[in-house]
Amino acid sequence: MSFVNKLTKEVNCKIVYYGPGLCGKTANLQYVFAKTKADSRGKMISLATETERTLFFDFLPLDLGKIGEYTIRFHLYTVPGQVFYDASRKLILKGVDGVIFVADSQPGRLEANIESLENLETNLVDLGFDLKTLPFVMQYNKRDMPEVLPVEELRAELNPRGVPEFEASAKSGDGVFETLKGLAKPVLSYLSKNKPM
Ligand SMILES: Nc1nc2c(ncn2[C@@H]2O[C@H](COP(=O)(O)OP(=O)(O)OP(=O)(O)O)[C@@H](O)[C@H]2O)c(=O)[nH]1
Ligand SMILES: [Mg+2]
Repeated sequence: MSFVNKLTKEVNCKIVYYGPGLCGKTANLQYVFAKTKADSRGKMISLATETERTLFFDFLPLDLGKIGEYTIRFHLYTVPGQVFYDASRKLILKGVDGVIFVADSQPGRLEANIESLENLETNLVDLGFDLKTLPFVMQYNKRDMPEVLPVEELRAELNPRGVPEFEASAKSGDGVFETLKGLAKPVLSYLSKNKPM
């Protein structure tokens, strides 16, 4: 994606929330949507098939920076997390400019997190991307749950490279904008390096 609209002086960029089933991807998106002024956001769109839903919306954040005279319009997408929706996940990753991996902090979901992260890497490689060069941040979600793994353990399992990481409780909104801003930074520098206008 990341197409440039010379008329509105906007760069469009596609952010995908990835992660296992029920980790809180949709909750992240809903929180951002709810907290964004109606006049700077588009419609929340739900692409529904019989069995699954993809949610997305775009918005123009006022405080996430510019590339020259251009502002960035973010298009946020969630993928369906359950294992068998792989074809949809791959489709949604096409043209991605940045990925937020939402990990579920509960001990019983560690395997699912690892599997989903491997699935992300595989799908990106198939599409010609490399997770090591793509803007990418990690969110440890559901920190409010009674039983969660220590962040050190999650880091060791899911983030050995040490990409920017954020704790969150997407249901109440804690950490949601911090995560998104954490991704906006590398996205901005990636776009200004790779997409000269
Ligand atoms: N306690 C708590 N619950 C959360 C949090 N984030 C999400 N949930 C709940 O977890 C459930 C699943 O959240 P979703 O946002 O629908 O998960 P998802 O990742 O979109 O799931 P799929 O679309 O199936 O892949 C919902 O009941 C949410 O309210 C959180 O940080 N804390
Ligand atoms: Mg969802």
